Amino acid sequence: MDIKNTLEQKLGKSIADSSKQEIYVALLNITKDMSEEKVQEDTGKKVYYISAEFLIGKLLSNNLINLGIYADVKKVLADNGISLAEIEEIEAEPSLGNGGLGRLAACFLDSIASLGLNGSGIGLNYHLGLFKQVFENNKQKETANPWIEENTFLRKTDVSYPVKFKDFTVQSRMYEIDVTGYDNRTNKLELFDLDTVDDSIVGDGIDFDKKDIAKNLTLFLYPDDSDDDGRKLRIYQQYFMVSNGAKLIIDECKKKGSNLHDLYNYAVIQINDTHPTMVIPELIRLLMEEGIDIDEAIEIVSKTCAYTNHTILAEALEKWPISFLKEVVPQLVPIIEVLDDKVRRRFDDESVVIIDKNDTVHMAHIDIHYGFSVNGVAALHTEILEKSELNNFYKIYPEKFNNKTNGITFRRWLLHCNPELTDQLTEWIGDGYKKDAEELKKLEKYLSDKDALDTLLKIKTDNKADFVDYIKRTQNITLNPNSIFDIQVKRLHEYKRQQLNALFVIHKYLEIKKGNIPETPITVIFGAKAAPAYIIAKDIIHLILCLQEIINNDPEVNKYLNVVMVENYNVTMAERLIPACDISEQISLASKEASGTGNMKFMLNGAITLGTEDGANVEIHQFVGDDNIYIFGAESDEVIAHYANSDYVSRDYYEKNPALKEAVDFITGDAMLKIGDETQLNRLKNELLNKDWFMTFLDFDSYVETKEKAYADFNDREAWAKKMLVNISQAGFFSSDRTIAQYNEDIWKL
Ligand code: 26Q
Repeated sequence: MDIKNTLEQKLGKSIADSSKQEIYVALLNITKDMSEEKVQEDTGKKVYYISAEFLIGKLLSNNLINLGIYADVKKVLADNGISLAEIEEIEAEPSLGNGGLGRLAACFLDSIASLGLNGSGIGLNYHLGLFKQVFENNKQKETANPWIEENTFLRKTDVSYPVKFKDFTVQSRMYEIDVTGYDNRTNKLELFDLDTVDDSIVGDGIDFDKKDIAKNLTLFLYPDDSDDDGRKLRIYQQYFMVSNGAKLIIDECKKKGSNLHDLYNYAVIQINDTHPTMVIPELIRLLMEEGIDIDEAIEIVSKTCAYTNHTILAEALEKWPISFLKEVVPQLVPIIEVLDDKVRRRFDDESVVIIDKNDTVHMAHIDIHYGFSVNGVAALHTEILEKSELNNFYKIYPEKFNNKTNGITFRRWLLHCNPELTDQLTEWIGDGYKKDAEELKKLEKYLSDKDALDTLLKIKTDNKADFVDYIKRTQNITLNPNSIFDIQVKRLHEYKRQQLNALFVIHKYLEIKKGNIPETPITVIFGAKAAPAYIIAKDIIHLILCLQEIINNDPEVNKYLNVVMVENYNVTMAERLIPACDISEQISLASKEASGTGNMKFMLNGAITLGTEDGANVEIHQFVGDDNIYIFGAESDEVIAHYANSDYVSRDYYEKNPALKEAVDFITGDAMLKIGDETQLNRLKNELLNKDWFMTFLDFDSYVETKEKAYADFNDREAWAKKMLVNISQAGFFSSDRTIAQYNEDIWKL
């Protein structure tokens, strides 16, 4: 294909005479045309990945890569003095997810298509997605983040269904986005919406009138918070999503010849956490409308649905008062009652019921009883589900439980975000690894090759320089490219323990003040959004931003230590940061992080993990070995025992550990109070001293010691480069192509 010709034909003029905006639109339309050609007929069994979140990120470059024209487009533009990176910046990032769960769904869609499997994503078309974060007075402020523009990858379809709520009915509209695989078929992401939604009801910030569902249903994605306000709106959203999804599935299966009694031969529904759980009673209801009796309908649906659990945090497991469901979707209530009744007849165990004695509906319990598969997202996570969190269910249904360790798409998280490394890897081992990630193991033969190790270091240096330019240009932040880039980017949550990293920063600052100068300067980088109603999370952001101000302005220290919290951390920012990282912070309290996927992205790009034995870190550790990862802290058994015995007292650690005490006291010391918010800082300190539910203090000493070891090791550049190469060479297992192949082999059987 002659790219120049195609592009100029679309433009209707020469590239030289076109604006960047025009080029962007033309490229968008070219990829749309090419993707469309790769749509295949819907035959046989199909997987429906239903999820409240699809954190897809920008699509243009991803599509150019998967369509195999990225290099040509880049060259043609370069010939005209235009960088593709500038064109990429024109695209708005769809922010249709909170974090890990949503990004996983996006990686999975890429892999499903890239493996040539028939599958669709089903979700919601949030007009404003997740809020945009801005910093004011060292605090997070939320603002609206419109992403739907005149020229977008979103295509309006004529698919539309009536969706009935208690007091009114709405008429849906399906939009779709092409998901074109790497050198493979095009699948679809189907996003449901309402024509009546009115973006203009959102005022300053992100507040809006919660009452008028027809106007607000798909305005925003709900942040994972403990905010009661708007919980009902979330039920409206969830039912709207699953009712549309169920109707689409039934229509498509009928078209393929299903008589609905055999639905499970035509469709398998993967339920992404409990957010889409109502698809189970809704499908049962719809099958009954088609004349199937309830017992058979339940059987059919149970053979069609599979559930993935993404969390063991009790507070994140969705439970709805039955009164809410009665107010929003009364048609599901009698069905849920039957589902509960069947459970109660079979099992004399209150812990596995669907509607508990407080009239609360446990969504996960519906999935486990009425789905055929239950999977965790990393080996340790699945083990904890089986042995403790869901043990009562595991005893009933051991055959349903299975592990599917998460993965990431290497197209976005290597080929796209790190072209220099990609080209070098290809030079070393050929490009077979792009389709078979296990081939990265071939890199092992370069482990003793000094030139190769130097090259790897140079690529990292170049990526750091690129990031330094980017962050200067976009956020006016100045970084030292010769410092160690120590990075923690992920949602803000106490269990992820950004506060532990912040305490280290304080400790290091005080050490430097005492004259203990680090051999190599250090830049600690954070990126994180906090749910708007999550008070302590916002206090932690405030702490970090105040530290940034104090440390970066202290002439005694800022040559050796800098702290930066990037604003509005999102997929695009991740694509910039990850290739530039030296040390990847994965420091959750052991047993709390189900898997993590950022850990995999950093590893693949040659960062060394500093982490606890949690989630997929455990598997990363096994792959790279003790010498190529920095593991610290209590292990999950110890942590679980502390919870069981209620014997963790954070204040004891504070009293006995002068370095820790000094760091904690700094939070409310003079320097901080001079610039910070006293209420917030006091609240945070008190939380740590009196509660510290996620045991920050427990791991402080071992964190400091291990991190210092990593910083020291960094100075032996060749040894460090070797660790980098081991990490890259062992990353193959963490390709989402492997994960999806396993889902298909064990669960979907397409
Ligand atoms: C629940 C109720 C009401 C409103 C919001 C929510 C809600 C929203 C989002 C609850 C949870 C989430 C997101 C969870 C999530 O991202 N989990 C992450 O999933 C990743 C993919 O499996 C894992 O790698 C992470 O370890 C896990 O934290």
